[in-house]
Amino acid sequence: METWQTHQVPQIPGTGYPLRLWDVSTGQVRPTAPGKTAKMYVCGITPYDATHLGHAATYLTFDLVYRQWLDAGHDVHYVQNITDIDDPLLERAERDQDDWVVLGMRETALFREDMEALRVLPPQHYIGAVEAIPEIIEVIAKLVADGYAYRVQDEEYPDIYFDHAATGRFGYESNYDEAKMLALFAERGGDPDRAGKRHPLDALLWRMARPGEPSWESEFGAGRPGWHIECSAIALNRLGSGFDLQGGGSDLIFPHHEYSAAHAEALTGEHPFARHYTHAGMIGLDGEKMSKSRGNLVFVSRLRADKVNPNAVRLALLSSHYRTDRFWTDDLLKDAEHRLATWRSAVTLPAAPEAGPVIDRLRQHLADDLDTPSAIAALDSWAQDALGRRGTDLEAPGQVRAAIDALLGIEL
Ligand code: 5CA
Ligand code: ZN
Repeated sequence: METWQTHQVPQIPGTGYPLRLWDVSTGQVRPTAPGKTAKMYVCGITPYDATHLGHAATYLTFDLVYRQWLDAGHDVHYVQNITDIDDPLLERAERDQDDWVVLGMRETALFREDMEALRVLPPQHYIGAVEAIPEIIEVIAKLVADGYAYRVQDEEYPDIYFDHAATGRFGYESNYDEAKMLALFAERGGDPDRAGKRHPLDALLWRMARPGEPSWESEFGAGRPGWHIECSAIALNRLGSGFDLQGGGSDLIFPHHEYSAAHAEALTGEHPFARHYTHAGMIGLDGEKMSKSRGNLVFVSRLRADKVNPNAVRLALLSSHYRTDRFWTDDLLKDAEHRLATWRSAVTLPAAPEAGPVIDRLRQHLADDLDTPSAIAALDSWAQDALGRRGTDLEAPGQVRAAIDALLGIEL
């Protein structure tokens, strides 16, 4: 699929520090250790509704990862999917008497505009599930041939399921116990009670066509793919196994990333699928989780239409640490607008305190598991000094402005 427009990332003097990030599978902050090219896969949207601030916060998190790797001298190979065929999309299209293809295309187009406005660096490969169906069929066929997948005992709809125990490592990503897995599986798109499965935790790979549902021809019969195999296939075919980072919001820790990894590892016989599994916290509104079912979404496009500066939205979402669940409030946005104005005044002064030390602090904080609150505090303190006329360096304002752009993605 077409991706969105990129923008030039300014060059700043020196080199960033190796990035350390939280990894859920080992339960610690560990160094990422990319080769010349850092490889990242971040799960994309299911395009049945507009981009809300929760989505935005997640993509901004991984945008910061991208920027710190660039600053540390790496190229970045970034892949993202679009779940443009799945139950939620079909249900919404049915509810609104919409065409699921048109709905998906419309919301994907809006997402691209939102990402561009928020200055999120685009992936090099932006791949829809629908366009990836031939490659998804190929990997399912291999899982069946290798004995890791089976047909459910159901004469009418003999769907294909994945034996979750195929790799012998199931659970290593989330580290959840079986009771928690069963509960989350049921809550997030799984079907523990489906009759005819060998185990409640086995996950759908291929759903045989039901009347009125879209389907694609395959050697198993017409149908459509399950959710997790989509990301395994798209990531493996572009990044190979052992890529540097699998990312998404914390609601993807289980089941999605556990199964994507298990499918891929059963396919390749290699472990791990990703070297880091990193997740952004959930954004809520007024004390409640932001979700489509609660109807309390704040859309990026709504804020854009209200002429809110996207840099303020970015700064507001980055003002807390990416891993904390947090709430969006009007005050958060007001504070960010105020801070943006202060920073802008500081970087347009004729002279300011030297840039070197504050850029170094910025780099150190961001390399430390994307510690944006400390990075922002360091910039606040430099800006206060600058505005108190405590600096004489003529280059500093421009250099700090470039660093804020390169490392935080904020244009002043
Ligand atoms: N298409 C799948 C991934 S393959 C999917 O989860 N789509 S989504 O549209 O539901 O979510 C897109 C991304 O936004 C996911 O990484 C998800 O974890 C994240 N996300 C969804 N809601 C929130 C929220 N309230 N706060 C933070 N991130 C969120
Ligand atoms: Zn995914």
